[in-house]
Amino acid sequence: MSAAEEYLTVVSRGDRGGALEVVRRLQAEGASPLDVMNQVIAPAQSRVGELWARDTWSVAQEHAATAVSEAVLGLLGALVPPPSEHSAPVVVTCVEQEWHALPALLVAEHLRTAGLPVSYLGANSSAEHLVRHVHETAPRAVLLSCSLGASLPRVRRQVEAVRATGTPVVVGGAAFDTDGRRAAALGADAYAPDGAAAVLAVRALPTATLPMPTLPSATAEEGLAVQADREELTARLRHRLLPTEETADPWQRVLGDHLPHLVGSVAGALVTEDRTVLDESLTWLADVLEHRKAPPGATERVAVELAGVVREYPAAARLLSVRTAAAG
Ligand code: B12
Repeated sequence: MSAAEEYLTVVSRGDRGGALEVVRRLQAEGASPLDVMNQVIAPAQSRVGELWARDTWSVAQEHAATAVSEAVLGLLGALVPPPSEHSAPVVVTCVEQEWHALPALLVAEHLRTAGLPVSYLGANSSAEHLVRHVHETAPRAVLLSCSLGASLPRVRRQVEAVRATGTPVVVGGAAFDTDGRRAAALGADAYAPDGAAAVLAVRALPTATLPMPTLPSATAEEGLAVQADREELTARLRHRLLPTEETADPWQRVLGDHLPHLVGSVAGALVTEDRTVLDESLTWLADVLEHRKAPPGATERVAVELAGVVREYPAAARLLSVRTAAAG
């Protein structure tokens, strides 16, 4: 069994001691903290997602595994010597309402290992608090992590707020495409696909940036309107698709949890003018529902009802009509 597989086995039990034992053994064999992060922790986390999606792991196992990995990362981070560069700090945080803190923590540890001073703020930083922190600490750059396609409209707002202070913004995370098109559409100064690239991106940044131009199109503006109406649209979608909580099947409960994300993905697709944001969300949903014994065609029905719910938003309706036409 490889070290990565062994690590996955122990974290599936939430076994922090076992995880540390695997890590210590690797270090004794010469692995650096970065090797452990890149070759064991990051791949294990990606696997955790697949195992949950396939209904092989429970939500509790997923949470326990992530909690252990966060603890291990904290311990590895404590081994990194203090920053060698005496420059302004780099702020690393997740965009508002993003709870995927582990990817941001990995990036923060990469920057620290490269000798950069880091101010790590964790999950769910509101635009208001982030801007206050920027005024208080005058950072060299703000690095925003975003894992959810549904969070992309909030990235736009936060990039705008931070750039208005003159501070450059780098973005990254699973919500972005690796060509950086979504990042550019949202006004980021740079995009990086991983921690090593983030170090290079920060070093290449200008010392100051300009405020953002206005939104590029009516489609992107509509994305912010859909985002603003998300709760209402989600409630309507829920009403069309799901029975009351007491009578719901397991697949319907999972679908119910996912509805806000689905509506948010429409907003994310519009604000980046990239329809694949929504396609990715629906593809993942189809996989999740299939592994929970949903009836055939369940995801197509979701797309049809979603189209009905957003029909008053012209660009969103076009987005869904392409999708439902392709399905039917
Ligand atoms: C663990 C996990 C969770 C945990 C997070 C706990 C935590 N403390 O982090 C919990 C249970 C909270 C969670 C909840 C949800 N999750 Co989740 N989650 C994951 C999972 C399995 C792992 C994330 C992770 O750690 N990845 C490992 C890291 C190493 O990879 P990474 O994220 O790509 O990060 C690397 C790079 O992208 C880059 N990077 C990351 N951030 C940044 C930032 C900067 C500035 C830079 C330069 C680079 C950079 O560097 C990292 C290291 O190389 C992923 C699946 C996956 N395979 O990643 C889903 C995933 C991110 N989740 C997903 C979803 C949909 C959800 C929920 C909406 C589920 C639901 N229906 O309730 C909620 C939303 C919660 C919220 N509002 O945030 C989707 C997102 C799809 C999308 N693009 O929209 C994913 C991708 C699963 C999927 N569909 O396959 N989740």
